[in-house]
Amino acid sequence: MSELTIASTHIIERYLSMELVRVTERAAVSAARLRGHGNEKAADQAAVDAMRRELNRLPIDGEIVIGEGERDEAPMLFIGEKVGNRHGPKVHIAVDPLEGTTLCAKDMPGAIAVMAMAEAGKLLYAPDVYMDKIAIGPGYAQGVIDLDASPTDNIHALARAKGVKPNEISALVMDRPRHAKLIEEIRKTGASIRLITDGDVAGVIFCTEPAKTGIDIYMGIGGAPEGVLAAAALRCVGGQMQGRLILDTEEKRKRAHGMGVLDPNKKYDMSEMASGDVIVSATGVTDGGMLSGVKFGKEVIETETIVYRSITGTVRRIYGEHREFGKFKLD
Ligand code: VTB
Repeated sequence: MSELTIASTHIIERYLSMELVRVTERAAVSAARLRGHGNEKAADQAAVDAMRRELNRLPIDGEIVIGEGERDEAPMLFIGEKVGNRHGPKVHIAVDPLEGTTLCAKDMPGAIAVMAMAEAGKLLYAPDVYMDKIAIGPGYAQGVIDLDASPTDNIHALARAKGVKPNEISALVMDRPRHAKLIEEIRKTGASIRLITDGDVAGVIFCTEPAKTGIDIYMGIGGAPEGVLAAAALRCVGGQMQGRLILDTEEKRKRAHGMGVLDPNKKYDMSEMASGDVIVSATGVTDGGMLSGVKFGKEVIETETIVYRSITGTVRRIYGEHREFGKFKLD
């Protein structure tokens, strides 16, 4: 790639940050119209429809690499689907139009609409399997934590690095039976645990602002696609994250192999899950620790979005006020 191409790519991507904000805003508003209605599928579909419509308006030659599933099981935003008007940079896209469908259906905290866009080939093609993950925020020496170290060692090392006692460290773990041993071991160190029912993309991102969220470290097993989205966001602010796909059946190993995963036991570092230029945007659907949810007013619909850009490390929080003027309607 020539210098000129690199420079012009960056200019295009810079303004694409704002375009991504529009995409997640619209997905969040559509999902929020079905917030608290007890219908996960309908809310998810609304977010998918809105996100797809907005993505197809963008001046990009885009391909979904992490989406709602494979073509047969996902009618829209499936892996391999082309999006955008094709007149723009070749980009790869990871989407979770409604991360935390249950949270949205029950109007519980933490549902978001989230997506990442990267140069083609820079996002890990993660199959829809589980991933064992560990993450901390920025400001620590490289290698403080390690997925292969024991939870006890990780908590102690992090406490030392932060200059606090282990019982002053807070971990975030998904509340699942599979984490019984992990939870027991973390508690033995004296550290506290915040258990979440869903939404571990936001869970990992919480580590980037411990002073605000109270969370120092994410540990445990969640979805692999969510892992890649979280890694993309974390890369922009310089935290640390490692993940390993859980490929515990022949069928999963084959599927992963077909997507380019040659070593089923590979421990991925954050930058192997998302490298190069990455932009990540997330808009709150329900109120949460990271973002406020969509608010419907008489004339204005309010949204809150956070958008990250890896090349500059910029993080912007954008409060949107959306009005319906003339023919312009927010569906
Ligand atoms: C998580 C979480 C999602 O799935 O990755 C999780 O971020 C993992 O799967 O919001 P299990 O629910 O099977 O534990 C969600 O909870 C739902 O997609």
